[in-house]
Amino acid sequence: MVLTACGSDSDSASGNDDGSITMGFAQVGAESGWRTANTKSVQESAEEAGFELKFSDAQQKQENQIKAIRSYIQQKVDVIAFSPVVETGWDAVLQEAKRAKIPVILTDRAVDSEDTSLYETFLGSDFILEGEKAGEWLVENAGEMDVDGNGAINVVQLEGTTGAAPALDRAEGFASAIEAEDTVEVVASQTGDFTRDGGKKVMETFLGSEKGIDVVFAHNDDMGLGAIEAIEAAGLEPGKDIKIITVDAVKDGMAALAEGKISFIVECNPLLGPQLMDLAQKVVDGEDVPERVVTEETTFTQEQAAEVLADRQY
Ligand code: GYE
Repeated sequence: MVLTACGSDSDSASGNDDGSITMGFAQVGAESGWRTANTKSVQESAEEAGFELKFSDAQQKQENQIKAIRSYIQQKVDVIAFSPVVETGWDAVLQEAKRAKIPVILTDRAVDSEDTSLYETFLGSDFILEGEKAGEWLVENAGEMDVDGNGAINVVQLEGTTGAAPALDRAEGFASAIEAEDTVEVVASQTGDFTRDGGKKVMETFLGSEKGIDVVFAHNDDMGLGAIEAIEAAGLEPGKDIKIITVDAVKDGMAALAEGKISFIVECNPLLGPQLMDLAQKVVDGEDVPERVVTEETTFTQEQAAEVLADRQY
């Protein structure tokens, strides 16, 4: 088999001596159950594909991710994949990769660069659709979600990391789905940085500052689980006194859903490893890849969570 990187670029990296591919992967961090499952998927799939994986954890800091990408460029890896912590500020480092003729694959999160030639493809979920699914379910179940029965559904939103694609897009999708529904209103919205602790702290603040909260919309399970702790500490019952809707469907979230503490979860699939290795192989071989690869996802009610919980892998 002959490996050629980006078609005819003879001076670009094209695999190790043994023909295997070296991938540099700049991960966001280890902020959530989703991220842990995603990291495991990437590491296991790289091994299965016979890739050499250079992996870094940026601890949710863009500067660390940029440093990692620069070091991958210096090491002349065959392909760089990364999950950009925020959408903005990537053009310079992506141009450096392009100049070094190292292809880049966006995994999980998008960048807002206008020059789409800076990356080969973007593999990940449709976060706007996820927000819409959450909002649509809320509207369809408005009767049950109006816990104080006063005809007004007050929603507090726990946002993901400020400036991150999933935080921006889930908020946008949710807002558009509830827009036409006069009874549903987001009364407060703040970032909990996609962490359990962040969700708990913001929820404590909301419980002190907001009256008549009916629903929490958390941009991920971990923040929803943090909110459960805050709600219980305030002597209230999550799932009864305050309803919770989240995104991800990791095992801990699904357990809370089956238990009745969460009311609805929109799935976001973290198992991107196999598709990523596939795309990387094609890109390094100079084959065409679609510019966008969207992962397929579903949603879970409490009953559905109870059915699948035992088999949930992550
Ligand atoms: O929903 C959240 C994680 O980017 C889709 O990041 C990912 C999000 C996921 O921290 O739990």
